[in-house]
Amino acid sequence: MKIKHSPRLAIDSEVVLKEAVDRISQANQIGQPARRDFLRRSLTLGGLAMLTGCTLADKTSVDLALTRISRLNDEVQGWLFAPSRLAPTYPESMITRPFPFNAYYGEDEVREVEESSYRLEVTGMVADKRKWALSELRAMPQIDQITRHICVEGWSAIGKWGGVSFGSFLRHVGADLGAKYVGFKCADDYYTSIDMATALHPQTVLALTYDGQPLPPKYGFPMKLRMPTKLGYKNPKHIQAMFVTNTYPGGYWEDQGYNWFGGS
Ligand SMILES: Nc1nc2c(c(=O)[nH]1)N[C@H]1C(S)=C(S)[C@@H](COP(=O)(O)O)O[C@H]1N2
Ligand SMILES: [Mo]
Repeated sequence: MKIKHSPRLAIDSEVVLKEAVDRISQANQIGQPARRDFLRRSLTLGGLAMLTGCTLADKTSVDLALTRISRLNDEVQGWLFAPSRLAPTYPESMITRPFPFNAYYGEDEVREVEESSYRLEVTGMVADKRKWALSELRAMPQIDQITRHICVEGWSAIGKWGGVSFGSFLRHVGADLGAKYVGFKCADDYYTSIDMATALHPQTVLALTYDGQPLPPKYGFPMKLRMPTKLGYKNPKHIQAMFVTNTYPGGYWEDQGYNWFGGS
């Protein structure tokens, strides 16, 4: 049986798609979670339903639709991400002092990780799955950069982080650079994951220092992943383990509705 296309429906879905793409590109110019609210307010319900194939009959299906939009947004951001476009860097004189602390808990609950027993675990799609002592990471070539950290809670600050180029580290451990994700588990209950293109970006640093000193506990000792191309919540502190995978690992805030790609 031949499937008939209704011309009216064809026009409608084109309009809806164009609307969605416009909304997503506008939404990408504003911060999170404002982005999610913006999409919620600006995309018509019909558009949302058609785009996501969800019925929107109740709160659960609306949330499901918004999650699908957010994942579509991840894909759009992934396409738009220019692997070699650099985030702005700043002079020493512009460093924000004191640099703000932020975590899902207060500063009095900062995790203290003990240096002598600490080992970074590297697993998943990598040739060399061994554990790393901090001294071994310090022995690798170090880079540093002064960049702006942008938090979705409405503040930004300029700081200086130094450490190992993450791309060099991934190549060094024989990571499968064609894999989709790198996931991180932290010494607190935080976890997050990033796309491989961002992992390999020249400004993505496995940061061991802040402002020329070993990373203080409040800023993520013994190491954080510093990415000036991503929002604050994508930058894991107190990294305990990392893994290369093709299975979507989500994240602490991402699983509560924050956009996964989280570009800044
Ligand atoms: N392990 C861990 N990493 C984390 C968080 C956290 O709560 N735990 N919070 C994230 C958020 S929302 C921000 S804004 C930054 C804050 O980093 P800072 O303390 O260096 O300013 O860390 C990110 N990484
Ligand atoms: Mo944040």
